[in-house]
Formats: sequence, C-alpha cells, structure tokens
Amino acid sequence: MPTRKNPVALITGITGQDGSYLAEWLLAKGYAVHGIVRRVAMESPEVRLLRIAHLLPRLQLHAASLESYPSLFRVVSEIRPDECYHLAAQSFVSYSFEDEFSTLNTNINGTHYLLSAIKNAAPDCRFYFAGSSEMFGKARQVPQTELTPFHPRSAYGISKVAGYDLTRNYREAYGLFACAGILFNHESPRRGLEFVTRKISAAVGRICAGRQKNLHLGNLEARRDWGHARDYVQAMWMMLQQTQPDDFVVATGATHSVREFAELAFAAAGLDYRDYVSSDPEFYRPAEVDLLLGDAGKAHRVLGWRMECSFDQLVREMVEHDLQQARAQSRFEAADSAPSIPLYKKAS
Ligand code: NAP
Ligand code: F7E
Repeated sequence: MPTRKNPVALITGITGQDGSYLAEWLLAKGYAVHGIVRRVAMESPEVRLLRIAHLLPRLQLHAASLESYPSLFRVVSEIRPDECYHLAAQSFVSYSFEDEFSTLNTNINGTHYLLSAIKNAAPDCRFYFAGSSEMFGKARQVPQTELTPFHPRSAYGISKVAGYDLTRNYREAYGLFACAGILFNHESPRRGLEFVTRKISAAVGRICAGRQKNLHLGNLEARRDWGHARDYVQAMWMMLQQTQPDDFVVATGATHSVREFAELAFAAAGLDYRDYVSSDPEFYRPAEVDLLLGDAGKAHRVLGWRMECSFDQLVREMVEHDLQQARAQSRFEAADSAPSIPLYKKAS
C-alpha cells in the first residue's frame, strides 16, 4: 500500500464512465488524482470532460496520447504515481468489428507503452489493467472464474486478452505490482449512449418527453451479467491495496436478457416495452459471445468486495436520470434558450 500521506493516482480514461466514478472514489480517500486525457479534450472541455466536470477543480489533467510512448513516459516521469489505473480503451465491442485495426492499436499498444513507461520511470507504481468478460467470449465453462480459458470473439476481446497477458508478463518478468480486473458489464447513468442499457434508458426518457417514438435494438435475447459501475471501481482500488498482485473476476453472478432490461426500464416509466421496442438485424453482431456469467468468489473472499446496487435499482437509477434529462432538454427548448444539457448528472 502507498506510504505517502496523500498517495498519487494516475487514471487513463478518466473522462469515461469508470474513470469518473474512480476519480470520485480516490478523491474521497485523499488521493491526489491525475488523469490522462486526449489533447482535444482540453480544447472542448464542456463536451469531452462532461462526466468529470464537477471534479475538475480537484483533478490534475495531462494531455498525452495512448499512441505515443514518449508522451506517456513524460507524464509518468513527472508524476511518479503510487497507483496507475489504466482504463482508456476503444471500449465499444460493435465498433471493433468495423475497425479492428484502431481497436487493436489503441488497446494493445496503449497498454504496452504505459506498462513500459511505468517499468522505466516509476517501477514501484501499482498498476491496474481493465480486463473484460469479453476475453472469455465463446466461454468453455459457466460461470467463468479467473481460471476459465479465454476465447475472445471480437477484436475488442482479443485486444483485452493481449493487455491481460502484457500485464501478467510485466508482473512475472519485471516484478511490477500489476493486476488485471476481469470485469463483467457494469452500467450507470454515465454509460455511453451506444451501449444497450443506456440506449434503452435514454429512449425511455425521450419517449416520455415526446422526443422519440420507438426504439430499434438488436438481439433481445442476448444476456449479460450487469452490475453498477460505482460498485465495480471499488474493486479496482481494492486490488491495488493487497500485499500481492493478482487478477480478479468482478461480476454479480446473475444474468438478464436485453429484453428483460427493456421490460423493466419501460415499466419504471409506466410503459409497456412491447409498444415501442423492435429487433433490427442492423444491430446484430457478426459473432456473439456465449453465456457470460461471472463467479466473483475470489474477489469476495480475498478483497472483501461486495456489490451494493441490485439489477432493479440499477435500471431504475438509469431511467430516473434519463427521464429528468429528457424533460430538462424539452423545457430548455421550449424556453428557446436551447443550451446543451449534460448527459450525465453530477456526483450521485
Ligand atoms: P468508456 O466510458 O468508453 O471510457 C473509455 C475511456 O477511454 C474514455 O476516457 C476515452 O476518452 C478513453 N479513450 C478511448 N480511446 C482512446 C484513445 N485512443 N486515446 C486516449 N483515450 C482513449 O469505458 P468504461 O465503461 O469507463 O470502461 C473503462 C475500461 O474498462 C475500458 O478499458 C473498458 O474496455 C473496460 N471495461 C469496461 C466494462 C464495462 O462494462 N463498462 C467491462 C469490462 C471492461 P475520450 O473521452 O477522449 O473518448
Ligand atoms: O451490448 C446486445 C449486444 O454494447 C450488450 C463494454 O463495456 O461490456 C460492454 O460490451 C449486449 C450485446 O455491451 C443492442 O448484441 C442488443 O449482446 O451494451 P453492449 P457489450 O458488448 O457487452 C463488456 C464487458 C466490455 O468490456 C465492453 O467494453 O446487448 N444488444 N441490441 C445491443 N447492443 C448495443 N450496443 N445496441 C443495441 O441496439
């Protein structure tokens, strides 16, 4: 564990869903929190830094590129962090079918450059890699544990297996305190609008506000093990507080279908999803993963990690947030002031 009075944390991907919750968690614990962002983010902070807008006065942001080893080395050398949480990635699985190359380049090289920079400039820094249940893909056993073999089914999954192997190898070959979390899907009102849960909750909000008429989804029978991002970032931190570096599955241990999510989300607003939702082949994937269901037994035993938010609470929180957002957007437009409404609420 860090011995400095105010330990220093560096987060890549701090502008994303997990980065924003993790930054809140670390600030509350007294960390000095630094984040790596793309240079363009500094140019249009009102859009690109939306999820961390409420934290900005307490954060120190650095422009650097995942594609550039020198830029990462410079930031790591300057800050010499106690802990580094590597969350930045092209994280949308569907997009990785459209552009395998950028997904592989960003996700694999970015992880490699960062690990190498830490090894060379801050070898005592503890490192967290954001692994994914997508690494299991065509899973050979259900539920999946840390010992389940990987069989990724997308460039995204492949990139995460490579990142996982790089992390393990830096631990074994160079003695870095490097951990990989194998996190199953986790959602929140800060989820990107392209992911199915937020696509649904945002549609419910817009339909109730009269801004949208229906919702086209892909495979309604696809199932996921969905938890709340706020609970999952705590597991990341817990991994880096152990005496030995190790890898952990983080999951709820229950799955639900996209159909069930939609049913609950529309019902939370008093609507019947069957009146609005249709399945459109456009949103099907060329290859789907098998039943991804996580066994977080090791995280429970070793880390003492527990999830607090149930599936029902998660759906309700997302829908309530998006109902408010859509209503606020309509009110502003009616008043003809039409400022852009933040898609994410402040700390919750
Ligand atoms: P997210 O909301 O999509 O955030 C991704 C972050 O990565 C953003 O800050 C984004 O920056 C940054 N990023 C993407 N491409 C980049 C590039 N080329 N250069 C620099 N930064 C780049 O993802 P998340 O849900 O918070 O997930 C965090 C991490 O956990 C990701 O690595 C994801 O693959 C992994 N993961 C997520 C889940 C999940 O269910 N959420 C599950 C397992 C693993 P911009 O804002 O500038 O785009
Ligand atoms: O899809 C189905 C889709 O895009 C979930 C990322 O955080 O979690 C996330 O990846 C399921 C899939 O997330 C639509 O086919 C149906 O079966 O919300 P998603 P994901 O692909 O599971 C993993 C763990 C990560 O690591 C990733 O970074 O929902 N689905 N209809 C749809 N999906 C989308 N996006 N849109 C639809 O209309």
